[in-house]
Amino acid sequence: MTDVETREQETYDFARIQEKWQKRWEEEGTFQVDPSDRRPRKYVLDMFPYPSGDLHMGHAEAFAFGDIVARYWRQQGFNVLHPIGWDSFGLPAENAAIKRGVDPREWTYANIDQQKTSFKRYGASFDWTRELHTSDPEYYKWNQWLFLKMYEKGLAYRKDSWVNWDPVDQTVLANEQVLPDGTSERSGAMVVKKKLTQWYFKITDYADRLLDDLNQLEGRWPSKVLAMQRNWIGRSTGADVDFEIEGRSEKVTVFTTRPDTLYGVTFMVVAPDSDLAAELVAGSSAEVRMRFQDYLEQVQRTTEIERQDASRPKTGIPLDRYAINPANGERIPIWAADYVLADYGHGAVMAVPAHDQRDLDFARTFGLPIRVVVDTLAPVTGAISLADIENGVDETDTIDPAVTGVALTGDGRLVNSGPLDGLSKQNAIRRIIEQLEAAGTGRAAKTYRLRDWLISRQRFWGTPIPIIHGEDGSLHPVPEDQLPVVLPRTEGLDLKPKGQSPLAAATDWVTVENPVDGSPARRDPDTMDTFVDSSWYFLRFLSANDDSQAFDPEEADRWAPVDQYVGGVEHAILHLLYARFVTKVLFDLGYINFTEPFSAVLNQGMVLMDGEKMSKSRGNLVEFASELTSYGADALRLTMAFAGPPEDDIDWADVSPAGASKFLARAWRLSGDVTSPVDVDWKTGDAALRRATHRFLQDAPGLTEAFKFNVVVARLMELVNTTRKAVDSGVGPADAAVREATEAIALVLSLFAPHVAEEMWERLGYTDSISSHGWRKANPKLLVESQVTAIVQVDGKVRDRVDVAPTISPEDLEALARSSEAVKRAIGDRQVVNVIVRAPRVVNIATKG
Ligand code: ANZ
Repeated sequence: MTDVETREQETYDFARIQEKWQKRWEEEGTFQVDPSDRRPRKYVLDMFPYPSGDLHMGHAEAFAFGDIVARYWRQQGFNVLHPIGWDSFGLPAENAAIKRGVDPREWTYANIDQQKTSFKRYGASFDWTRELHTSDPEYYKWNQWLFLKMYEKGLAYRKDSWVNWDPVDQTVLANEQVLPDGTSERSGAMVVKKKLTQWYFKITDYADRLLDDLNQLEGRWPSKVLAMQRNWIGRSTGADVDFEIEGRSEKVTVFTTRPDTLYGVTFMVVAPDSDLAAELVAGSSAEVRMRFQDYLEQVQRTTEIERQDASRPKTGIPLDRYAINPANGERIPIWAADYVLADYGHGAVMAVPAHDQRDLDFARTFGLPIRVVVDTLAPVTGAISLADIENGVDETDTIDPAVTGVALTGDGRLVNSGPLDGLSKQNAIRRIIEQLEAAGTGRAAKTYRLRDWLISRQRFWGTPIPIIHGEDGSLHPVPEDQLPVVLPRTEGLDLKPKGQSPLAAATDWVTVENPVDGSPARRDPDTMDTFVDSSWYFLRFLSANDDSQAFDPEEADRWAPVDQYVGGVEHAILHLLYARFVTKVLFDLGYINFTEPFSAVLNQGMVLMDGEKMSKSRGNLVEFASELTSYGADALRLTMAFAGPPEDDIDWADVSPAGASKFLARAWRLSGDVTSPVDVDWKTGDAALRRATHRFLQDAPGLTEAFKFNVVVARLMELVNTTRKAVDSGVGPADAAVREATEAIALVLSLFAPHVAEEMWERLGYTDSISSHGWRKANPKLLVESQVTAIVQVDGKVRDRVDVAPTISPEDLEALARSSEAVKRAIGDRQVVNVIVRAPRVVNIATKG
């Protein structure tokens, strides 16, 4: 370390500066939104934290980015809302409470306090007056209100069906909470299927809108998130086709994306775990019923993931029942097989083995007929399809799928299909749908991968479902004026998971009067999925202290939708999808006038250590609180911003908060060196430094809006160096350009290191907070390299003027001066005894002789 660096480190006292400004912001309510402020608004929101202990480095990163955006818009003259709250219901609190034998409230609110303290130490620019906790009755009352609104509209309903059951946490899970490997997102346990009556939200009614409206978000949401949402909703278009069943009055409907292949159907397959299979088998022989029962038990031990694995050998059993093909009257056998899923389409398929690989594998396993109905060798386009080529088929091969085992999925002309013969695939699809519709045996249809949202949870720490069950099984909404239904205290309650909600055992709580006739009744003992809480919280921030309504529609009109949402990509599907759904519901109910909650989304990457996820068990955990103590909030935030593009992961082993701190000390010291007054005339400033400053001012807004925070920080570092050089060289600390540069540095730095920026601003002679001070506009005239005129004197007399760049070095200027013909003439044959160069303006040559 050089002497200068030592001195800088000694005097830059980040802890003192941090404390001073945090206190001032709090006292002056600097980030509190003024409702009467008429300036244009911006709503900047970070995904609110779950209070599982103190904040961690991931929070430090995400909230640094959110704060950069909020501070940026504030400095651009917007009235910015940047609130904070806690997503404070949920299982971790409950599990911790069980382990320690305390009320989940204690654990939750102690953690909230701790996180809150850390946020304040981090200098986050929140409007604390709008703080909310979803576990407060003042908040969850409105979850119950929302539930009742949805119930009135038929969007909340109960049904009996196979659900995902987490055997460790002893609760059901939404499809979204089951990981691709079939384990629970929460407990890691292998999820099993259980038949239960549960509450659902009818998100499938909104499938088309949820899909189509994604187009509006193109370019403003990460494309990866858009793709994940599209995929999750998974719309398929095709037709529903009704098949008559021998000996049964009701028809069976199947969904198909390839109605053109109807003449190639050689059997039908139903999902063994569907109601349909049970009904069909009920009409079969005792032997078939027994074999079916065995098969069903085997299937129930199989995960959904395994069932969808195309490479798994096919299993199934014939049901000894027959269906009639509506197109050609053919009689086809019905099988049950687990590759058909009960809850997709109608839980039954028309099998076309020649053109569907799963059906072909099945047909070949069980010796069922295979009939080609699309001649992919008489193609419409004159070539075999790409899919065929990928499957290893070329025109010289035999392409009989019964021989090759490869289904023909490409385009071609229809054959063996009666009136469809000769048509292309697309035309055949159109024609057959027309024919089915005319005959009343089918229709155009769409199917979605998206399932209704299962919201019941058999756990304590959540929002009670505001429904009362009459003794006769009738359902009664809790009257709105009796909301909230408040959770009971936990004394005397056993919270341990046991397959039904612990609330069922809270006798006093659960026993109520039937609101209709006063007869004995029971509260619904289940609580809501906590994703309900977070599906609308961004609206609650707008009226966080209003106990007369969930949110004020006028405030929603003013502030929403959220202009910039910041959070982790782990919420790409669940939370964002549910919030989008609830927003559309509230729109339909007339409470809001927009249909998408988040106009723009930024996903931050993860903070890793040595290439791995940080965790206590790995022993590579970096504690946010201790980093904060060692380096201070400003250095940590700056480190996050400087590490790389915000979407990329940050490896904490590769970054240097100590380096960031050193840089901040250098910047801070500049502000102490400036000696010109606040009202100095910029125009008198050094041209080269001014140009550097204005180039920086020119680029900084665009870079910030494009989230290129790391580039902005790099440019800041450059400008600090340039300014330091100017101060220490001929330009000097009194030059107006030094003040101009230092002010620009402080203003932009306040996005990343707000405390030191405030301190610099004060040292520069200002009394207002830098946080709302506008950035200076770049002056286009100053951006181009200008020329200055240097005068060359010989023995006190001006002999020449030369135009030079303001950045010219003294050596170059002297050489240029000496090469001038006029100067050479003036010197003549005299001897040069002294040359004084003051680049870029003056060269004094003294001679004798
Ligand atoms: C006949 C057919 C012929 C089909 C053909 C495909 C190709 P996507 O695109 O994923 O929506 N199917 C329908 N319901 C099913 C269920 N419950 N479980 C498993 N498979 C099911 O898939 C739609 C296709 O998947 C449907 O079109 C049906 O098979 C099958 F050459 O019908 B197809």
